[in-house]
Amino acid sequence: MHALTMTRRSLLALTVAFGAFALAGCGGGGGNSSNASSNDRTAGENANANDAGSDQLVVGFSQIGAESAWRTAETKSIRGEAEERGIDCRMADGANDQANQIRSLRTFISQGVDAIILAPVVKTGWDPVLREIKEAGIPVVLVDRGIETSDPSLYATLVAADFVEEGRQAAHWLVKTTGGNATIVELQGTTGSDPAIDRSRGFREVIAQHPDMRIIRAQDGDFRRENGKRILETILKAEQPGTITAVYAHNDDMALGAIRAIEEAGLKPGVDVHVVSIDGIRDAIESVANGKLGCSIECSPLLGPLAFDAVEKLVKGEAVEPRTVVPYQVFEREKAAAELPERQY
Ligand code: GYE
Repeated sequence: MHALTMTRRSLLALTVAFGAFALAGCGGGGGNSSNASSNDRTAGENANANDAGSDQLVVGFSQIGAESAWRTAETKSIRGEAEERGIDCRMADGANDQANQIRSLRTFISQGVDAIILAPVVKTGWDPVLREIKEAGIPVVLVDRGIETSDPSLYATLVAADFVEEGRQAAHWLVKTTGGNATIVELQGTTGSDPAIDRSRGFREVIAQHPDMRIIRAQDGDFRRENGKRILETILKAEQPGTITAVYAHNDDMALGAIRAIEEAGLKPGVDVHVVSIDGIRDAIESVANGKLGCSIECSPLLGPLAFDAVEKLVKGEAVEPRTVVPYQVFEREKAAAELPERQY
């Protein structure tokens, strides 16, 4: 047992005895903390692996959901890395709902986990539960999305990309490709989420400098492929033919959905309508290589190694950098074709 967490564990043993859990191991198959499933752990069973006196590190991972291929790849990376390091990682799938995530964070507290990895669905509203976690002495590693907080000491570190810069890069590509003249639809990510806010900000900052680049519609597609398709279908029907000349999607999934809608409307993506998005998932790299998606700005979901490096330092009482910015790459056609055989997600 880790010395740092020993006292907390014994204090929490009582709480644990009265709780029931619906958490699946990171190495097991999914699970939603808000509704009971066959993956449930109950207090009497194996709620706290370390109660048996093992030295294994126990980490709670509150994941947002499975809305995109990016997120599925992130889940895989975190599960895989935990397994490799022999860490007992308990994942709770929040089904894209902050209330579910908060519930599972409280469950992690009562289980006396050694650390928590949190991918926060939205930016605000975390302070009360983070205060409870801090009082329990559990370090928090934020992955892939940031939060707004009145007290930055409520989490140890944030491992995520620079979303403002991603948005700027998408805009630069679009300006270059359209010669600074386009009528744009913006497919936004989940309202209130860090990437949706900042990808919009960065994009608009650049677009504002080009008077003939106009965003005429902006809609929340929740980072989902089917929403990208549905929203674009509706907009293409509502607008005069030929009006929409560009689509900026906050992630590849929505862009790929939009491309389906563009093709079904009898238009040519990459010719009639230029599409740019963010993530760099395999399907998108393939689409870029085929000339349909114009460009994808990579945002790596392979965050397992960085997240657990931070976790392992924190449980040893070592200092970590407050912020790690995950680097990006820009994939246009030629580079995408070369990348395809190597693509891991
Ligand atoms: O871009 C999107 C996902 O938080 C950076 O969430 C992540 C974003 C990613 O659903 O595809």
